[in-house]
Amino acid sequence: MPSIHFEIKDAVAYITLNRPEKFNAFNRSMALELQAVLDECNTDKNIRAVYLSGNGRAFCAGQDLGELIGENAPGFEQILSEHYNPIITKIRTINKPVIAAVNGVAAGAGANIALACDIVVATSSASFIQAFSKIGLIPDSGGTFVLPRLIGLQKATALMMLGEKVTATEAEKIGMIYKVFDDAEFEIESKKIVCTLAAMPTLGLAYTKQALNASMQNNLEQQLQLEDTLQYKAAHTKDYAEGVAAFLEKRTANFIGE
Ligand code: T3D
Repeated sequence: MPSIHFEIKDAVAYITLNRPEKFNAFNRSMALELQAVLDECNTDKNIRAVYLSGNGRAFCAGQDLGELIGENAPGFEQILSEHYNPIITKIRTINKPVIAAVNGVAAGAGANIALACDIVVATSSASFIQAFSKIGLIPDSGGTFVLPRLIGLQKATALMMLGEKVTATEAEKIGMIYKVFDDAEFEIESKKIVCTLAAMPTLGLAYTKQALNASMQNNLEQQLQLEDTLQYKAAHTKDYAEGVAAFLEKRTANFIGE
């Protein structure tokens, strides 16, 4: 059974982490398969938005701790440089919106992979745990970069040091995630968001992501310059022409992602 399930439907790529008996914890094979499908999402023009979720009760429990013992265990250096670091870089640089649909617990690298996505939604029974401190590790997978920027240094430090579980409701309240939906509504509502994104001006969204990524390091002057450059590009897309025409003609726009 592949440890990643991948399906393209109506311009959306659905990626499902598929090791439910291990709470979708990452072994090497799953990490490499995820990277391969993320690459496909980036290059396939038929894909206009990405939906990342987990099979079963969990979203992802991070590194498969069972894989770390034994003769052929991958080393720490290999795990970060060949597994998690490329995954985070691919999610952040993929030229389409990536939604994390957190269907259950997200722990360790699983939590930080979710938080690296462009929009994070969660089912009401889901939770987030920076589990690293409990086994003597430091938070990785971009967590120390992203989490303080989402919720502030103080809360991020406490959650990362204490390794406390944060419910989906609390995560929404403190700005860690975009929205929480009741369990019964979660699948429909989260898929509505990704389908909406897939029908929007894809290049405009890609430039938006590029600008937001750069805002993490740029000063105001640099950011204004970048907005200028990217707005120029957006204004030369077919979707911009369609968006303006549709507005003036009082009709629904038909964006094609070009
Ligand atoms: O070199 C490096 O390692 C660097 C890279 C680090 C990246 C990381 O992600 S480090 C952090 C690794 N993850 C964890 O420490 C989380 C460990 N898991 C948990 O704390 C808990 O399982 C959860 C909070 C995620 C869920 O708790 P609960 O009570 O709902 O479920 P459970 O009973 O603990 O787990 C359910 C099953 O999933 C269970 O299997 P079993 O007993 O039914 O056969 C459990 O062993 C398995 N499972 C959960 N997490 C992992 C796992 N199996 C392997 N690895 C896991 N991480």
